[in-house]
Amino acid sequence: MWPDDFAERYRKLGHWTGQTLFDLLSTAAERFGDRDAVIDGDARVSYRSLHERASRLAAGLHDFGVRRGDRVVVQLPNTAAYFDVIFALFRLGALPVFALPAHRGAEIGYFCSHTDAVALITTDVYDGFDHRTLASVAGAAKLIVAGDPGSHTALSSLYTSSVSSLPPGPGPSDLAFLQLSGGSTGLPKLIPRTHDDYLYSVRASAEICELTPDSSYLVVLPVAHNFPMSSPGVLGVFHAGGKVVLSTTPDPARVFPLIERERVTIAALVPPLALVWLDAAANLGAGLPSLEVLQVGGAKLLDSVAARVEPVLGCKLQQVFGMAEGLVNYTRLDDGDDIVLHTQGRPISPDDEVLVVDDEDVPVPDGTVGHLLTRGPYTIRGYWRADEHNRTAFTDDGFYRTGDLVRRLDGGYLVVEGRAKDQINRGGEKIAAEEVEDHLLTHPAVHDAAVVSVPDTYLGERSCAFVVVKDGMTAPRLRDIREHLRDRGLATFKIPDRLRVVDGFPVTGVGKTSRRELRALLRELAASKGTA
Ligand code: OOB
Repeated sequence: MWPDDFAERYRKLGHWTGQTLFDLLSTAAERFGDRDAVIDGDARVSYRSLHERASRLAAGLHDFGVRRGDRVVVQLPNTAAYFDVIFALFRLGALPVFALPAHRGAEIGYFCSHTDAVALITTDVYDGFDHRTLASVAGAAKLIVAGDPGSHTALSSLYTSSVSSLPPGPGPSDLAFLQLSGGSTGLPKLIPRTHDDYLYSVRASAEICELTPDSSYLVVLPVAHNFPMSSPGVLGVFHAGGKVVLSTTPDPARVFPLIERERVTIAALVPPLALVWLDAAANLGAGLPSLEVLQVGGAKLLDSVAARVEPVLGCKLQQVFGMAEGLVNYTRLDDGDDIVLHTQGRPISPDDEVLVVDDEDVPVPDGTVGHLLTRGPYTIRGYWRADEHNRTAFTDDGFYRTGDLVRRLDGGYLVVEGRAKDQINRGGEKIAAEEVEDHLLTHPAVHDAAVVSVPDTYLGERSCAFVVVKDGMTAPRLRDIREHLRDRGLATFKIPDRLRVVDGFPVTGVGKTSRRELRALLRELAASKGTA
């Protein structure tokens, strides 16, 4: 975690206030009592009720055996139960490990074993997948199911009638949860965030985004992702006393009427969804009158798309460039078009330290593209239980190497120009090349594999697997590869969109597979064929 002198400074500056995430809910319940906190379909949950439900569930989870410091993998869709669960765990000081609904056996099994999780809290069936089947990969973690539990424990059975048995909660500098990193190497890294550090980013974000008790915030992205969780996200809304409106689909046909019904004022999207909404609204010939701010982040927004937001939807655009490791940048609501349409914003905090450096870690002048390094009051100093990886992912003086290539402009605004990390950003969903390659290598016909991004007009990027086939084996088809990876329990978004069989890979000066050259090869092929 942070060295003592930094921690002391962040406290002195008033960034770390000594509260926990459960305190955020307790305070909100006191201040906003009967006001709506969460809207899930026809169900409306008040602040008071959310506080009471979370407390009763905390007591029940404690009776079930969940203790302070324990890890609990949480995989829930955008439903009200999610909030009962996370606040119950925050109350106990047990750490949620935030999985996405799209994760399958490979990821969930790894999260459970890597964190020695005591429980996996998931749903029954969602998006055609029976999550109860994940019991087979959960190891020692006991399955708790929201919905029909089958042979497992029903989440609904764990709400006690009294909360008198609750032990003392965690301290503000304790870990609050483990968030997932987009990653670039083998297995997903876990990001340890403390109550103090996360709450600072939440409060500051709520202020930057000008949230008030009248804010109505729509969640269509997976609620456990850092963007809808805290930028300013659901937690920012709870801090401000507004209401969170949940949707399990981003489809305009379902969401536009919900926006109207709940007078949604702010929503967060990834660029491909922004495009879908813009086209739908343009077709309808109507904007979204209640919507004041559309936040777009998670992947680079094209200038041409950015320019359509205000004319078509009739609301302000806010670009958000953040990372679960910490640093979040926003364009401000009073910034001019030059900034809002062409930059990815500036950091939350005056105490976010940002360096833009060349390959030798030497700072480059403003306006020049370089690697973004950062350190600050809500940026982690290391991944969870990953000492070796941390030696290269952070500088000796604690700066996180984001892997992003940026240009810094006057006023500290950043423009994202590319990426140096081996990651594919598939419409905001991050794919670590090496993780998929490791799975590809288990295919009987695959001798070697490399996964790279291909430009895509809708998603920004898709993934392409290059494989070298073993001597004497028949080259697999894309369909075989996809089936193989699905059978291994890999989340669908990580399964390659394209396949190219090659004789060998270009290598870098040090003899590593050059993904850069493979990407260039794809561009050449696309240029010669008019398609990628
Ligand atoms: C958000 O968090 P993660 O952890 O899923 O991904 C972080 C990475 C960044 O390092 C960058 O490569 C990319 O996603 N990214 C963007 C971007 N926002 C994120 N690239 C270009 N333009 C943007 N606006 O994605 C995240 C976390 C909090 C708030 C918003 C996004």
